[in-house]
Amino acid sequence: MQDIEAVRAALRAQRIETPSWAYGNSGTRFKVFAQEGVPRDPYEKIADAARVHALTGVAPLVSLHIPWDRVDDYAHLAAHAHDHGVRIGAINANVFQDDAYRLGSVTNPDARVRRKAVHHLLACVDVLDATGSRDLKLWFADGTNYPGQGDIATRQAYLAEALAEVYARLSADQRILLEYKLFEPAFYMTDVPDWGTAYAHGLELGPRAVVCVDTGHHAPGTNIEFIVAFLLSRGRLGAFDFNSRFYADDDLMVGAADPFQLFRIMHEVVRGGGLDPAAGVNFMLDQCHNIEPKIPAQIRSVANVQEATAKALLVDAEELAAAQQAGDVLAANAVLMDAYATDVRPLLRELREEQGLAPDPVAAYHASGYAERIRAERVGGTQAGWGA
Ligand code: LRH
Ligand code: MN
Repeated sequence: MQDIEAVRAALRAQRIETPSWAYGNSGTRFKVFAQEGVPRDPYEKIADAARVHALTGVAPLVSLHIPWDRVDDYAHLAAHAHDHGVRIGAINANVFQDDAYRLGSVTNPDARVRRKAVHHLLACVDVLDATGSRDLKLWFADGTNYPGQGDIATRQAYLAEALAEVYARLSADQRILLEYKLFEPAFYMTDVPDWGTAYAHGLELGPRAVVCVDTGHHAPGTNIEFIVAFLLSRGRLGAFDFNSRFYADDDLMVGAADPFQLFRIMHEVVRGGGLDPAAGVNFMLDQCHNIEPKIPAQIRSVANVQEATAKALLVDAEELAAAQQAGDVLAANAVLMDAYATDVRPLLRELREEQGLAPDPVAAYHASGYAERIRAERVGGTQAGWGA
């Protein structure tokens, strides 16, 4: 049986990073539904993220996306975050929304466009310096839609060149999180389509170029926990972009579509020592709340990660190893299924109460009047969104 005190300590020490863009309006190519009370600037986004942390106790970090969160003074924004009890986390570069990037950013056949893209990536490192953040997250929409449109090897060489220039600019405590995605917006070939490509580029760059696993970026049926176990074993699992999906990159609440998959992923994280801060894994959410209220959806998502983590921490590692060693297939599977079948909600409610938090953070949010307050206060101005 697992040492319950160790389980509770690990849950108390869990840290989840919420994305600034989840608090703004988002949607699909069909429609972006605006919601009342949505933030109008990064300051209000951070205030909402701070509410999630105040109610869950485990979400003290907020990712920014540039230029969606562009401000004149990033140090001032970092101080604002500090005043609200949170910190600015990963900085996301954006080289996927400028007209110049129609045929790619760092892989564009036009050297002037590649320069423009690298210039933005380097400017995002300046933001890291100003906010004191460690992680520069790089996701490239770069790819092609038709066979023959682009030369794959040449584009990979351009990508490697750009990454090397950015890597050389990093200071000793800064990292590149290279995120891969199978498809969309490119529909024939994506230049960083899978974990192997991200991993290989990272190996070529150096130890501080690690992989970001977005749980919505794989082909259906992909065993994501295998990727997690492999990257962890090689010290190259840098971060998660947690969300869930039924079909493609749906960016739904993590654990909503497939809680068993999230549990299997967290089991490999626990097994591989990934919960230890020294392992350097950044647990981030990357979601879009197109129709549901955003702050309670973020709170629910944080709780879903906590529940999957608690179940994973309850896996009897010794019993599992013994059954695996004995080749007892059913016994080994049963160890995992027993942990998964455990209702960990009472444990999490207890932990929250011990930390002076409400046992049910979603209910506490609704009772707090915060939603009504921001609806009343945030009138006028332009609501934040993806600016697409
Ligand atoms: C791309 C992605 C990436 C972000 C964006 C908001 O699909 O997952 O992590 O830049 O979503
Ligand atoms: Mn992502």
